[in-house]
Amino acid sequence: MEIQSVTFKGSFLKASTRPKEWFPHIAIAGRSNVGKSSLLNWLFRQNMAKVAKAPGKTRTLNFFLVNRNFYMVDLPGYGYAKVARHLRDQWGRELGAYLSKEERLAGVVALIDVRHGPSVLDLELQSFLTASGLNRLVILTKGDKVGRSKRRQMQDSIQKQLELPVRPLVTSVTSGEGRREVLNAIESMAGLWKDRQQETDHGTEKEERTR
Ligand SMILES: Nc1nc2c(ncn2[C@@H]2O[C@H](COP(=O)(O)OP(=O)(O)OP(=O)(O)O)[C@@H](O)[C@H]2O)c(=O)[nH]1
Ligand SMILES: [Mg+2]
Repeated sequence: MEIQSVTFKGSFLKASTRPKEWFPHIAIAGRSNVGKSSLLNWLFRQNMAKVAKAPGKTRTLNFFLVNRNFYMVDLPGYGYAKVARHLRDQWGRELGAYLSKEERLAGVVALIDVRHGPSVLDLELQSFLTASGLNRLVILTKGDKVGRSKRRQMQDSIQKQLELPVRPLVTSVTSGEGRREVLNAIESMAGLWKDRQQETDHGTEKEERTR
C-alpha cells in the first residue's frame, strides 16, 4: 500500500462526535512517549500528528483519513503519572469504551519501546486484545536506540511473552526501517475488516431473501 492522501478529521473523545462514515479504524495504542504520533507522521511523510518533548501530548482520539479509505486513530498514551487523576480516569474510560465498543475498529497497532519491553499496562492491553479477538500488530519502536543483538533478543522474548504468531516488527522513524512492513500489515487489517463487512451484508441479504 502507498499513502496517497491523508486528511486530519479532528480530535474527539465521545463516540457520538466521532466521524460518521463507515470506514475501518486502525488505532495506534501504547504508553505515553512510546512514539505513536511520531510513527503516524513517519508513515504519512507529513507532520500531522502532534509530537512533543514532554509525554502526555495526545489527549484525545485524533482521526486521520487515509486514501479516503480508512481511518488511522492516534490514541492518548497511557501510563503517564503526571496527569491529573480525574483526567486520567476520564481518558481510561473513553479509551476502554472506544476499544471495546467501536464496531469500525479493524485492528490495533500496539507500540512497545524496544529498549524496555512491555509495561504492566501494555500487558493489560494485550490481554484485552486477545480476549476481544481484535486483530493486532505489535511494533517495537525506537529501533535506532539499540544494537542488533539487543533488538533480536527483545523481538524473541516479546514474541514469546505475548504469544505472538510472528515476531514483532521493529521500526525507527530516524533510520526509516520497517515502514513498508507496517503499511502492508495495516492494509491487510483494514482489508480483513472490509471482507467481514461484506460477508455480514451478504448474510443479511440471504436471511432477508429466505424470509
Ligand atoms: N530515536 C527515536 N526517537 C523517537 C522515535 N519515535 C519517537 N521518538 C521520540 O519519542 C518522543 C515521543 O514521541 P511521540 O510520538 O510524541 O510519542 P506518543 O506515543 O505520541 O506520546 P503521547 O502523545 O504522550 O502518548 C519524541 O521525542 C520523539 O521524537 C524513534 O523511532 N527513534
Ligand atoms: Mg502522541
